[in-house]
Amino acid sequence: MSLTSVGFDRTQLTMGDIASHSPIDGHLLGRVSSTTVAELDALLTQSVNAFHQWRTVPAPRRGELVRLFGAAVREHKKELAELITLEAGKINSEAAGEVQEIIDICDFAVGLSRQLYGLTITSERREHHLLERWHPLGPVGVITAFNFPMAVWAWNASLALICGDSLIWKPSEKTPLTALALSKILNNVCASFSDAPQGLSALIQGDRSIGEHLVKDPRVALLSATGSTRMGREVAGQVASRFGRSLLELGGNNAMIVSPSAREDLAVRAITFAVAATAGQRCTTLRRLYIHHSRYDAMVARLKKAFSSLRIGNPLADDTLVGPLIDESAFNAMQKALAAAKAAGAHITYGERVPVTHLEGGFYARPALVELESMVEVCKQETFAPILYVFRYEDLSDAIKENNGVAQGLSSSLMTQDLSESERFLSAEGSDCGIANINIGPSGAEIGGAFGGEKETGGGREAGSDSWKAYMRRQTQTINYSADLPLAQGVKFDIE
Ligand code: UN1
Repeated sequence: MSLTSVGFDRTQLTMGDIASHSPIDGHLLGRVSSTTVAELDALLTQSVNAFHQWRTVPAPRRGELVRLFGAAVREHKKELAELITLEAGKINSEAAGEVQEIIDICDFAVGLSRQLYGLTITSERREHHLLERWHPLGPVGVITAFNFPMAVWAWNASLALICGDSLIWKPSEKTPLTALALSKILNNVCASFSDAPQGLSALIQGDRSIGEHLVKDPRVALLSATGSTRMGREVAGQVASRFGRSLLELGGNNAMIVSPSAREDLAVRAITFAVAATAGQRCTTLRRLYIHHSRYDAMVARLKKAFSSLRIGNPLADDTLVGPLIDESAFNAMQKALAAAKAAGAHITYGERVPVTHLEGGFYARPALVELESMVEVCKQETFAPILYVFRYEDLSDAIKENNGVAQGLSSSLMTQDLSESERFLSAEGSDCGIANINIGPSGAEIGGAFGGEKETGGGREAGSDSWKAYMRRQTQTINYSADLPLAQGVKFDIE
């Protein structure tokens, strides 16, 4: 089964102002056209109409649509993964993992479609009862980044659909084709699903200007955005000014602490994966490492060895572990950050461009290990590239303070065999991040938990647990089945 069976054939995508280039070697993969403001306006009108119908379809039936979508994604797993590799540069196994996340979240959403539970609450009044019910919210705008060009939309889409909402997706202009292919799969499933209204799921393409129209439009009830903190700050302000809702998943600056009792093999593997996976372009990528001074020299030596042996090259080849950065500007940003660290006194190992035969148009880099005495300005920013800043620490409470000492608050981890250290890290005075792990790295979260972070990461939660509540509106209902009208708080108001 190929993607042409769902109406996606990138060899036919030869027209349009947005060019998609493969980060593997820079070759042109295809072209699509930017959505115009007038087209977006029409799509939003359709989306509102679709929402009005979809919200009346019973939730388990809505779940059936998501089940069929998940089944179609299963059928096309290999081709979708290959497209992710071509357009985002991920190695095969990570690309397949991303498609697996779509399948997993669909399964999760199907089950959830029978569990959109509200509460019953005891009333203070005789013969009254209180309920809390969850109703569909409205059209959901989803803005996604290039680094998870399918899964992050699917986290949003699967939950929004079972919650009774319609969808408008604005993918990164760096990954328009993955978005097109995945949307086609959903639209095909919708076309043969009698209860799915026209326009239930729409795709718009373009740069930030079309994104801004989406963000500002009051018809978009929830705007879910993944990207930089700078982008999120603008989105948050604009959505708040129209009293819309936003769900933000912004920058991370994730740390790991390696304590005296850490298992060395496990730590080296966890660190190397968390730095190098997706070529350092995950929001959960490990960026800062705090090693107990007693373990520092041995650990750093092992990490240098591990980084030097990483197979960097064509992500389509089975034995490659690190693919290319998304483009030249990502490579330049990496070099700029390394230069700033050097100027601040860092000792840098690796980080250079790696030439790959026949793939001269791609930007491949060996992950950099940057040793510093203490945090300098550049370590406080998220540079979307494989750079690991490494520090020594003496006392766990100092390391936790450092872990928390940046503006971002997505993910964190501690490698330890010491229960009291682990409990301290996970306690109220421990990590201040949305995700805190013990004996695994900060990246590679499962979909079952709520995903997201605090502070400048934006505070949103997507995927598992009760993240679905963001896609619905809560209604408190009070029902009086008595013949009287007692007032709450014992208020008396007797009229003649
Ligand atoms: C992202 O980088 O935007 O936890 C999402 C992880 C992946 C998702 C990352 N499951 O690393």
